[in-house]
Amino acid sequence: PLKAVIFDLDGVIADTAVVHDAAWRQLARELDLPFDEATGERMKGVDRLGSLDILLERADRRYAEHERLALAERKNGYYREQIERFGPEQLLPGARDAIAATRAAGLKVGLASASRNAPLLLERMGIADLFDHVVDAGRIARSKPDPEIFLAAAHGLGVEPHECLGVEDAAAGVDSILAAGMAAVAVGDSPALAHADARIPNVAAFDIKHYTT
Ligand code: G16
Ligand code: MG
Repeated sequence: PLKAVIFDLDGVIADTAVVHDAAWRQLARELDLPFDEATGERMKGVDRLGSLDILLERADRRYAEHERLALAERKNGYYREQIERFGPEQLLPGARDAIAATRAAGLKVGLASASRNAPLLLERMGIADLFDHVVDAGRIARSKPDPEIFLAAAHGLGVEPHECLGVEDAAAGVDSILAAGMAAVAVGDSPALAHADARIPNVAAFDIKHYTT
């Protein structure tokens, strides 16, 4: 039986992708590097340094480790400037209700976000208290699509992976859920999400009764 639902943050609960995008675009401009829609799409669910490496693929020189760390930090500064202003109005429609209904159904709720800013975002949006466990992204060694982050969420919730349902908007995230041995609900209409067990257009369409009966 299903015991827990583990949500992704960016693209499922909050529309932070556009904010990440804008921060990376600013850095790209400063470095005189191209940044198109496909670049932003590939960064979804990928951790900060992994995302930077995607940006630097088109650089004509190599960046030393200390330079990469400084660039990632600079991008995070641009990102933080924006999310400091976040409030409940930045929640995607239906996100709070989906999480609350999951709790009301007697299930545990976890968060598996690659973002080190996730705890701050949950606080700002006023939903931190709805989560039984939030994975510390700083302790995750292998980025999605590796199953590590969803397995850590199950462990933190005290449930087995096969008792969990994962909710993701990114292809790398769906891969991570399935590799963890969980059922995957994909959010969005991208063809890259076709391998999920179920698909919904957005989190407002998430109906916990659908998966518990
Ligand atoms: C999110 C975003 C990624 C971002 C990553 C790390 O993942 O989708 O684009 O690079 O977090 O964020 P930060 O730089 O804040 O640590 P998720 O897992 O919530 O979709
Ligand atoms: Mg996401």
